[in-house]
Amino acid sequence: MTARYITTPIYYLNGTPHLGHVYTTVAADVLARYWRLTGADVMFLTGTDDHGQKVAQAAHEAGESPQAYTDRLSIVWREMSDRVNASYDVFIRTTEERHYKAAQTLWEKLEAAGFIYRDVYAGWYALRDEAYVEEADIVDGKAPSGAPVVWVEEPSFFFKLSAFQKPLLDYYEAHPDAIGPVGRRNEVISFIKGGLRDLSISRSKFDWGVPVPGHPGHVMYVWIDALTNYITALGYPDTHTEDFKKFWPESIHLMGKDIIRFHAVYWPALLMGAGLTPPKRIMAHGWWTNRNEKMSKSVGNVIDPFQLIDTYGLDPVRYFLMREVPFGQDGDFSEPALIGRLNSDLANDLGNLTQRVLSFVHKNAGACIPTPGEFTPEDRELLAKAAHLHETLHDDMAVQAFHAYCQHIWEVIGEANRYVDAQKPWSLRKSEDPADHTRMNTVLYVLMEVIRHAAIYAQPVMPSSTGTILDQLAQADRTFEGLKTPLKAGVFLPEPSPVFPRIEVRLR
Ligand code: ME8
Repeated sequence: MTARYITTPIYYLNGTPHLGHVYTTVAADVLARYWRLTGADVMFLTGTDDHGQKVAQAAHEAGESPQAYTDRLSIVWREMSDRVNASYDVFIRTTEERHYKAAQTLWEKLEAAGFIYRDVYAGWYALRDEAYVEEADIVDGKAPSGAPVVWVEEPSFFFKLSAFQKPLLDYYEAHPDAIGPVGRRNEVISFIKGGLRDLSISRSKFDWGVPVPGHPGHVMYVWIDALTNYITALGYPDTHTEDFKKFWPESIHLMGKDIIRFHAVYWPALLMGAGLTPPKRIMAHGWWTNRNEKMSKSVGNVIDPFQLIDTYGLDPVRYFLMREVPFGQDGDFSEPALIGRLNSDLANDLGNLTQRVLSFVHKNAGACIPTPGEFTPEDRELLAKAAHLHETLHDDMAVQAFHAYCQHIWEVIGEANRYVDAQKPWSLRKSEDPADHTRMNTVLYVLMEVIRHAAIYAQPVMPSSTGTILDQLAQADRTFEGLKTPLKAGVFLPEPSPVFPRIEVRLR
């Protein structure tokens, strides 16, 4: 059986969730739901990154101990996942006992293999990014991300990252799909080709982290501990658990492009050093910006996703996030764009089509799925387009092209809208000729078959609204497999009601 392990980054607890975080979580959820519908065995992991200096500082500012603060904030983040209807299987926290064990064992393996040595780190550190910054990369006294830097000088353990330049290049050469999109892959490869410096992997000036085994006074650099979460959740250090055997390395790590280097350089090197296989795919999406500036907790220019959800509904917001911006590219958030998209794609294209067809059937075709007559070439063409979605959508999901996934479904919905206008079932109804009535039934049947396909394929993106459409179509089997069996005629339908209301914008 196909296995898919889908992960979001674990989020820092230095603030509350904004639209950017919701974006990654929703994308991961869409992927998880899609693969489940194909019949694959799926594990979807998300959670929180409880450690590090940034989080300790946030706790301090809140006047709480790091433990109490992270206990409180972690719930807020978990609620975010629930509010966006993320179907996660595991919500992990890096303060869990099992995670300490995993991170410490990984460390011990690396140490035993000779990849860790003790020295002194003297250099720049960007607290906001929890990242070491090279002197050469500092622009106007700041990290390339714009984050302020501070000088850090402390005894530290180092990981021999430099030893992994060739193994990483060989790995990426042999696995061209391991990093997406292609532009990011090229960036990572040229970064590795530029030479890798050993990485400081412990901090000794504060203690909010996983203790370094056997070396009191040191805690792990937060990224080392954080990355390990992906295998903690599978049972590591036990590599013989059912989950580990099934899901490692069948992973798709989703994240924003800000943290691709940690995932595509450090993480595979750490795994290789510990004798484990690198993740199968690392997929980086772009940034949501607000007036062209990256939305960020630390910058404070964030869009509140919950306000949007309260105003427009969860599924419409999920759809907008997935459809509006090609996954991998940046997108500037604007409420008019959101409203435009919801009115055109949801209220007009899918909503109207469904409502028109179902209420017509309710009034004029005995409120049940009509029995079709002979199909015309136009009918066959439209039915074939719906049936062919299967392969197209599979290809889209294989590369996490969520925008294309939606676009392809909506192309067929557009065809169905053109078809209904051309076939005019309302005129056929008025005719005295019984052949026209049969034709009307055929047209309605074809339309309902297309709506069934669209709703079933759109489930990963809008689980609840598509559920309502499928209820109105009286469809119990909502699997992709079920689409291989043609829509059954003669089934009674409940009274329809509109699923996607039009958003009226009041002029101020
Ligand atoms: O980096 N647009 O956590 P984090 C799109 N703890 N996505 C955005 C975004 C934006 N403006 N802002 C944030 C960390 N994100 C580490 C991860 S993983 C082992 C450790 C999303 O709380 C995006 O997915 O800073 C980004 O990668 C993530 O939030 C960063 O979350």
